[in-house]
Amino acid sequence: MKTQDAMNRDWIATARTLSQALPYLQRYDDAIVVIKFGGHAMGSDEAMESFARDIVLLQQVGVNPVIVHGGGPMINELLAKLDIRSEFVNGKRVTDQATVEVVEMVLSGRVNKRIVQAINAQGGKAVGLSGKDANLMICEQTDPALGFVGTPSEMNPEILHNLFAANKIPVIAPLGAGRNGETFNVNGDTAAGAIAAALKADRLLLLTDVEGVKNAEGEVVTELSREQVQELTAAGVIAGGMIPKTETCLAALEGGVRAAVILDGRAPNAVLLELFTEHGAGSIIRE
Ligand code: X2W
Repeated sequence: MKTQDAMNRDWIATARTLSQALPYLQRYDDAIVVIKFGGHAMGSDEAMESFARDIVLLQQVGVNPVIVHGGGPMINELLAKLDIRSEFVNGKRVTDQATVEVVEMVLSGRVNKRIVQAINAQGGKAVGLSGKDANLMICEQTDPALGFVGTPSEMNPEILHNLFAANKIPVIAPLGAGRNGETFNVNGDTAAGAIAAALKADRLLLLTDVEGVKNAEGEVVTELSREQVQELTAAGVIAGGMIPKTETCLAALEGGVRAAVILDGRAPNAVLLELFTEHGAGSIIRE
């Protein structure tokens, strides 16, 4: 049982936390924050609910959040049920015609609507779309050997500004339109980076299932410059699945994003911790 004193201490700490958030709330007023929500970070219904709540809070305090989601594990599940074999080359799914149809069905259908619904259940107004809508993300084929995998080549972000003006939260599936009517499957991180650059976003947050970028000692590095990322990569410390993420962050900086953060989406309130506290979360990369 809690004593009156302990209870008071809890509430005083809550009020202090809110008060300390003021400079961060002011800094992010009207900021554009692009958040990549990876399939591995989605996990349980509780994780989805907590993510959605953080996003609605962001919007409530004046941020313009944009969600770009993945869904790799959910695509794998349906491909397996349909007996369609699938393989990855350098982190990208080799995507033939049958596969791209499943990818679109899963990402634009099930995953996109689940996120939209979770945000709306918390009192937000989310609008689901893919890179095809309003020609948001026009793609070229990445490499003939990968089939229908696309690289964003022309971005038309006006639709997102329209949604901000109408107080709606865009939730974007990483599919792009080709110039000849093709549907392209785009890696979720790549899509988030391209959208963040097109919007000249204040922050790109890549929510994943690792704590951040680690140094040679295995400790999470909380702040990195472009040069430090390049050094750690050359030394083989940044390796495997982390490479496409840091590359996405560097490309986003190049494209005019102010800073990019790689953080653990499974940690409770990761987005709020990163944006509204001195502590931050994960690894922030800036010039
Ligand atoms: C990804 C798109 C989904 C994605 C795929 O087919 O799995 C390519 O590989 P996560 O959950 O963020 O990994 N596209 C080209 O990126 O999902």
